[in-house]
Amino acid sequence: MKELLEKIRQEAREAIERASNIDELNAARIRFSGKKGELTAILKQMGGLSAEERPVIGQMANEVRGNIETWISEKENELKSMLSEMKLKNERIDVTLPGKAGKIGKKHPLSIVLNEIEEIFVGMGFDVVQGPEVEYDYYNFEALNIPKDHPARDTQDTFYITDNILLRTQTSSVQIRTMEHRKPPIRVISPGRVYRSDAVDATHSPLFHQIEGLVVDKGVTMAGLKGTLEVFIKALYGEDSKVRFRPHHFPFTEPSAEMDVMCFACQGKGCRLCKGEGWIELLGCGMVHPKVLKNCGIDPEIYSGFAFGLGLERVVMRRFNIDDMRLLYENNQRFLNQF
Ligand code: 2NL
Repeated sequence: MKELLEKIRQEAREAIERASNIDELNAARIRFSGKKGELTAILKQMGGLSAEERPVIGQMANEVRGNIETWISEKENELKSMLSEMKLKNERIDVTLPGKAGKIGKKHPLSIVLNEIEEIFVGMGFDVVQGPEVEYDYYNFEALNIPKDHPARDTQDTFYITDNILLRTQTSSVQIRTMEHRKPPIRVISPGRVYRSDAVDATHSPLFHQIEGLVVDKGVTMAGLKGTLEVFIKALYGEDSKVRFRPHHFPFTEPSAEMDVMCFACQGKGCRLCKGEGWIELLGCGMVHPKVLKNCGIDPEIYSGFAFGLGLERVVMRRFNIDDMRLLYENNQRFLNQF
């Protein structure tokens, strides 16, 4: 049996030495010192030994097991350090490789144009003001000289939340709030989301964006309104652009007007873009109605004001040649990446 143990020791040593990876080492462990291994098989035969032989063989068997375990753990350490060295070699970073640029977001077309418009008005001394989208009927209609039975309410199909709370249909509500808590001179623009109960199609959406402007001071006139809007349009569309004013009617301004810009595609000759008109309607405006000033605690005998309002989507769609408004809200990546 001594020879047998010696043979196992020799074979185990060689097998462990030969092992070139963890799997081979584990196979050797199982073969020699596992529960069903060769060493265990020998120990099971010890019952047949004499009383003198048994302790000698037992001691030797323990020695052999100890040897095998030591070699295995030595080899294991060796293999592990080899593995981690290989890993380090293979995973070394090549700092000379070109970098990969991370994907970054872009400004939405609505934001591009809104930022431009804001900058133009801030450059003329206007503040940008904001207010609630969920609004009282009073700020959206009543204060603007649109009483409960006024036909203007029908033309702006309104989302009502309660009898006197609604989703604002225009950002004039913000201007009313501004006049309530600021003293003239007031020069503000109020961009923001507005809501109207419209069916969705290529040119309508129940949520869209409006920019309104308001100036209140002593001696504010229609000439000031025209001059301000002309400066705005030339900054937005270029020095060569031309505008014209047509009489109109709004309950909150008197007199009221609509402003057109000369079609930039055909220089006023008439084309597909302007539908043969030569001019494109851009905004509504007028002198703030004395009743509206009075509603906000501003004396119309001392002060006067002008106001205007325009839809952001239409400006953006013309600028970027977008023919369907829905594209502006769907956040399709292939659409947005074009800007
Ligand atoms: C449009 C164009 C407009 C105003 C908005 C306004 C605001 C106050 C007082 C008077 Cl606080 N007016 N805003 C004026 C004219 C036109 O928007 O087409 N609206 C229906």
